[in-house]
Amino acid sequence: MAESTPVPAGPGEHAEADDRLRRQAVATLMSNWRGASTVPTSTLYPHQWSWDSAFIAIGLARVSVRRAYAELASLHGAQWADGRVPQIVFNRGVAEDAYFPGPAFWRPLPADGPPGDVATTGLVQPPMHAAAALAVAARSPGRDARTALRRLYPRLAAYHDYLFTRRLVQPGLAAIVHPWESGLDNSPAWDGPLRAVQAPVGDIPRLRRDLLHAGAAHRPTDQDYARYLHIAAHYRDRGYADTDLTGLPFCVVDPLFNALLAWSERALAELAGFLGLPGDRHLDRAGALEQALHRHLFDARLGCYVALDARTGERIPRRTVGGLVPLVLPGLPADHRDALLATLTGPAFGVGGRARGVPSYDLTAPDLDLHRYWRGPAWINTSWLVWQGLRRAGQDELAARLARSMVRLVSEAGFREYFDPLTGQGLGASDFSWSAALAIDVLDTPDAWIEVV
Ligand code: 9WN
Repeated sequence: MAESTPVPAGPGEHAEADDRLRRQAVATLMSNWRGASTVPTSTLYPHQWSWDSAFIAIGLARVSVRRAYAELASLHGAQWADGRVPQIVFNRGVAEDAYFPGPAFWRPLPADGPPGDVATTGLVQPPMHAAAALAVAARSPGRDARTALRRLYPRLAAYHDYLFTRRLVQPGLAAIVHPWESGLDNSPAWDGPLRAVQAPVGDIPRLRRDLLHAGAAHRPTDQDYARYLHIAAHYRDRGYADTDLTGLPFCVVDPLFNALLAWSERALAELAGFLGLPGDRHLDRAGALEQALHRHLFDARLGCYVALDARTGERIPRRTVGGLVPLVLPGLPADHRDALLATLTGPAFGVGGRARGVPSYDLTAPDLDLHRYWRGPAWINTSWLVWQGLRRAGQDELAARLARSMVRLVSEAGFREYFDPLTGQGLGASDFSWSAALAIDVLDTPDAWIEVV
């Protein structure tokens, strides 16, 4: 392991500071609560976001199980008739231009869209929700949990059915049709596919709202935004139809998205068991997806999983944090697991060494940008996923170091949206919900702080 590894404390050593941090995290979540769900942060993102709600529910479950279920239930209340769980559920009490692109941009929504007059986007985000529901269920055995899960389970399963039927492309993996669907929106992995998209910048600088709340050097460029808008408008104008996916301007197969789909599909099997329902079809689907993931997305030369441009069939040879997330899966081939661990602890990600949290992009890449959104900074949600993966892989010592490094990030810089992975400087929005929620989850995990000698 490389230089300057902070040694994690045992549970007692930082008890007082951890306690204070936990209280601040709970206060952040409570102030971002909007009655039935939580905003990622009140300034930059004043609506409900899909995978944010999943991470938020995991933290809320440590504070109020009832709220954790409410968070997931309100999101699924906006589920489309075709099964998709929308990327954003717009709060009707918030002005149209508070976030760009707002509700009007996404209309008309199709007949098999959201219920009634619920306003949403037509995109999705990584399917983290069943894994989150299982984590919530683990905190709440008993009759109330069964009642909440009996309502939630069919909705969780319907989202997966949508992905497995409408979004499956060759070679048997789920595709995303917009960088926003990846959750790692501005990842350098999307630069190649995006270069093929012709979109004039036009009015974009005037329409953008994100730069009112975050520095331009930390956010995507106007050119990126123009492409995001073009791809979204194209999908909207075909009524959000999922026919001929590879004919869309953007269509990629992402390792994080597929790993979370398989992980969540396994969670569905457990939830089904909890409800006394058969879970075999979930296990079968997860198994087949994992086979395809291991076979088609693992890149032995780069030592991690990579994305695939479904339009060209070419792999995208970039090391991103998303390519490490398959560590969460059981039954990872031993050589893949070993390669992921070597990549994670080596110069590209520096975990256990010089990095704080897990960088979102290869620290050795020439186009690394330590401050720009998903092009280098460490995020708490993806660091948390890798932490889960390390625990799954039996790497308790490394997991403990990562846990302590995540806690250090938020205790020194606050619950920021992302962080410089070398200095720990806080970046993007403040009072960010999933940074608070997942800090609570790490702090409350009893065996997260094993002694390290
Ligand atoms: C677009 C809310 C979301 C996260 C994404 C993150 C960012 C939105 C944006 O914020 O994306 O969805 O406007 O930049 O990339 O992962 O869910 O926190």
